[in-house]
Amino acid sequence: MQALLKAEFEKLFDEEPKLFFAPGRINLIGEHTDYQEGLVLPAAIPHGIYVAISLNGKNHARLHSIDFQEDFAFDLDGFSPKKGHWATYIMGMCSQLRQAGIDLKGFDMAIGGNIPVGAGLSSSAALSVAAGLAISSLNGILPEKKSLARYAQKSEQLYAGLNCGIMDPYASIFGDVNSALLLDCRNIEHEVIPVALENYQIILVNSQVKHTLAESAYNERRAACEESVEILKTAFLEIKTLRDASPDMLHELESLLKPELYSKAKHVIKENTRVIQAAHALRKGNLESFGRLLNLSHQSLSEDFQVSCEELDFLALKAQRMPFVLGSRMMGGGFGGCTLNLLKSSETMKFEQEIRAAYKERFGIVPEFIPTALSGGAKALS
Ligand code: GAF
Repeated sequence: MQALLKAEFEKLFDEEPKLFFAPGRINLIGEHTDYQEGLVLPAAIPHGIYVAISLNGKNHARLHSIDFQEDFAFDLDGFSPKKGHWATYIMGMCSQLRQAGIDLKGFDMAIGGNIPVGAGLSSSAALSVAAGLAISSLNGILPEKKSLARYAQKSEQLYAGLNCGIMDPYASIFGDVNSALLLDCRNIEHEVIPVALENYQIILVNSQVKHTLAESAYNERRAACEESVEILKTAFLEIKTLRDASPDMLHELESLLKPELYSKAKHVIKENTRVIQAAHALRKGNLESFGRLLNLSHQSLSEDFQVSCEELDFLALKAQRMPFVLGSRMMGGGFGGCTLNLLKSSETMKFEQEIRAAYKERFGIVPEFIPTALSGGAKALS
């Protein structure tokens, strides 16, 4: 990809570019907890977005996407984002960097990636992080890593309309080889948790569906959590987010909360505990116990938080019933994308054959299998 990107850039812009890479992410466990100042356990993956860049001496940005075979240009002093368009993420980062006081110079950029788009692997966070890193280093200023993660989060919220948390860009920036990040989304600090998979492997199964309500439902779930917090606060003054609530507190106020608010708050509160238990299991090398927590997380996301869908439930439950699978769950925002599966490396063929046949028979769709690894974070390549 790097050589192709460089060659394409030189053909288009007749300059030698600098290259940058930012990875996508998986999340081992801790779903829909980040925007309630909770705990998450993500990791960067080898798949990601590559960016080639050079200054152009003008006041505009010229972009080329290899994957979409599309050009896009915008004036640095006046641009209007197009929701859903890939260039929006780059405009968003320019806007955030400017607001942070960085005086941006015009640039040319080519973008390419090897990360499936729309599969819930955070291709958009990877694009924002790669672009942010590239643009700021070209302008001679490297923002602090945490600030870069916040700019990417803000850019996604303001420009793409997803009221997301900080997990995805954070994992893309701080990812560590063979490790997951136990990230506390309250103080934005992480502990590196080494993950020794031994004879096991993580395989993502891409359901190949993305239900259209995904974004609005995500924002609704976040709003539901905020509504619960307002109610909980009336009895427990110390509660600022669901991070501060315990199962007992929630139980005490059950009659004040509509059932749909109660079940969603319950998911978030219990998921935070599962993250702590999962990190503990990984530190001890207890993959069986870690796998059981994955299954519980899926059940809670499906039944209590209600962000799964028929396809994801089918894939997770089918995998969970296989004797060589330690755990399986939907991953990310929900309503499509991938399941994360932890299984015996020696059984991957069998796993793929059985899941492929069953999923095809049930939905008429061929799933994509993505074996993955826990990798390093965003970096300059040249
Ligand atoms: C998406 C969001 F971008 C994250 O911030 C996080 O909330 C996740 O869904 C759910 O855990 O990836």
